[in-house]
Amino acid sequence: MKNPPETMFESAFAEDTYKGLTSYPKYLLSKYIYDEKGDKLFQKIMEMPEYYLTACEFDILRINASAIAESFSSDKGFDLIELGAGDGKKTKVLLQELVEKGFKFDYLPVDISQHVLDQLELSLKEEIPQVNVKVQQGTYFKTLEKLAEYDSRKKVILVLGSNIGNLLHEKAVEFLANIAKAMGKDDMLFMGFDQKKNPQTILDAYNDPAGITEEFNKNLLVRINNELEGEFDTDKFIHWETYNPETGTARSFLVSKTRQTVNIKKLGLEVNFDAWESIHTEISQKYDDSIVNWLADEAGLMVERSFSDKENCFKNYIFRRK
Ligand code: AVJ
Repeated sequence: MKNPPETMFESAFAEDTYKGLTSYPKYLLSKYIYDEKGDKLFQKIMEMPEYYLTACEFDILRINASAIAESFSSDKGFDLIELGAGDGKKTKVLLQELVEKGFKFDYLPVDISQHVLDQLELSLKEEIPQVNVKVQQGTYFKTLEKLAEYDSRKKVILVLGSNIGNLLHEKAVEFLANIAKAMGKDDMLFMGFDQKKNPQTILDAYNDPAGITEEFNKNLLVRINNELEGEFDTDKFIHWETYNPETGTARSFLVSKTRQTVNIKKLGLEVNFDAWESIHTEISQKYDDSIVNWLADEAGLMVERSFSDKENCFKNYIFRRK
């Protein structure tokens, strides 16, 4: 039974949650997984042996650090802008190399979480003090508008971790096109894309036996409980992962084990679930060269070069404006 609140929603989270849980089929947006607990769970995921993405990309950056650093360099120096910087573990490999080569650059990590940025700034001061850091708090989209203002010298935009994989192709093109708009002809985009591979490897990465990914996925329900006075019993849902090798799309669901009604007080909403009804929560798109080339082309970009591991598990592409 729906009971739309008379007042406006108190937040975008409230509004999006209301929309998602009153739609058919039901969905929630994966970006809301990342509160403080969600950030921590994702850190744990990145350390799991099953979550191959982090180790693969780390190796690519480590092995190709010199060539990648060379491709960034410019006579007048450059601004290195990282979207979704996180803990910067992988970026530090590149920063170290750039410092060793004596290149002149500023590092501008962008993240939605100020806490994450403070940590990153502090750890860089200790580990690579030569780096000139200017942190930027904000969402991708807000910061992209500001990006174009950095036009006095070359810009290198960094997006690691296959973060783009959470977007459906249409949204991914929009995201890339927004970056392209902020790029001059000498600017570069360096971006990670997880690759299509053995479907079992992908399923295992998103369905670990220790249940960390399950907890990560269920954090959406916990957050609704905490922030919207929801009454979800997370034990009454299972975490379910699918991978379609034809489209390259991994999808996460929460599936209700029983017929149940869940009250979300702050939304004035009672959500009815049939037994085995699903909530779609996340997509993690997998790519190959032809998909990446197509996305780039649609967005006004072109692939200049790519770096990969032996098994083509993961790839980092350099894009320029067409
Ligand atoms: C942060 C979007 C790259 O989709 O692989 C990890 C998030 N979800 N395990 C991904 C995630 C489940 C991750 N990204």
